[in-house]
Amino acid sequence: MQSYFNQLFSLENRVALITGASHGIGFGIACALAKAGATICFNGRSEEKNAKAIAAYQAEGINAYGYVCDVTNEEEVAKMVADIEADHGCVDILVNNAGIIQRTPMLEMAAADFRKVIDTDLIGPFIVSKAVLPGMIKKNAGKIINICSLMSELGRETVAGYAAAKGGLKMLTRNICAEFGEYNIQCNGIGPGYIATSQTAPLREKQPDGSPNPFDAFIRAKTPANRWGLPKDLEGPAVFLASPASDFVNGQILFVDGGILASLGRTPQ
Ligand code: NAP
Ligand code: GCO
Repeated sequence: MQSYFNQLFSLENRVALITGASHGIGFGIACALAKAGATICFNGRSEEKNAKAIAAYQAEGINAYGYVCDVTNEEEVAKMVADIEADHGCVDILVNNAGIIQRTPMLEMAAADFRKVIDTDLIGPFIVSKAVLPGMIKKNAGKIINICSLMSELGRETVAGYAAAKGGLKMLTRNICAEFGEYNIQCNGIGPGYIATSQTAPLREKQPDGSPNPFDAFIRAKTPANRWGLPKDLEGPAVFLASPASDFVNGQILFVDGGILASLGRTPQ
């Protein structure tokens, strides 16, 4: 019986591209896909960062292949995907993970800054998905996983660009499902809750006087699990959505948020 489920969740002989996976959530997801058998390709924005990441992957016993590429640059993306196809074969699994956030009150946010977040968090996944889809269509199989957010569903002050991008990414996920499902391509999203990475470090850092960051207590109260998530909390959901176990799951956003979206939050004591 175990071998049946090993097969169902196996990624053996599959090539995975995880964007922005030199650290953080992308690194955690890439490690999980590797442990399920996938060949791991990732991109970063510099050889130096890629070299550090490759060493970190090796420390996990994983041979990962790094490519220098800015996901907002169509030429760089086309070259990266062509290089991956030449080195390893067509991309079977794409995780659109690369992303930025800018926390600025909307009235103080320049349109150029809003545009930069949309460029990276929404247009980047569009560009990279477009680059890998032809190979998936040819193979009549493929998995695309877009890393969405609670902000695909909720807003909050200072993250207008990010919420707009992640809301759009939810709908891009559904559109790829609708347009390519007939080629046995499944496109789903993962919506992480508040995860302890460098992106959320400013929300957890102690205040100048050494007192806890009020946002830290706010999130713990909003999260039924009463803790911040960790990249490892995303490992199982990512392997599930990348594997044959999810071949009839398409256009869904799987929230991995410790229950935030389901709860009004604990009343203050
Ligand atoms: P992170 O630590 O800031 O990592 C983001 C990664 O994306 C970095 O490797 C970064 O590369 C890369 N990147 C940024 N812009 C890029 C570009 N134009 N081209 C290529 N790579 C680029 O963030 P994280 O917390 O791991 O988040 C990863 C993803 O999860 C993001 O999409 C984020 O929106 C999403 N997410 C995060 C949380 C959370 O609570 N942390 C929750 C929900 C969703 P550099 O190292 O070169 O900057
Ligand atoms: C913020 C956080 C969130 C998380 C995540 C939640 O400033 O509110 O950065 O946006 O990163 O997206 O799912």
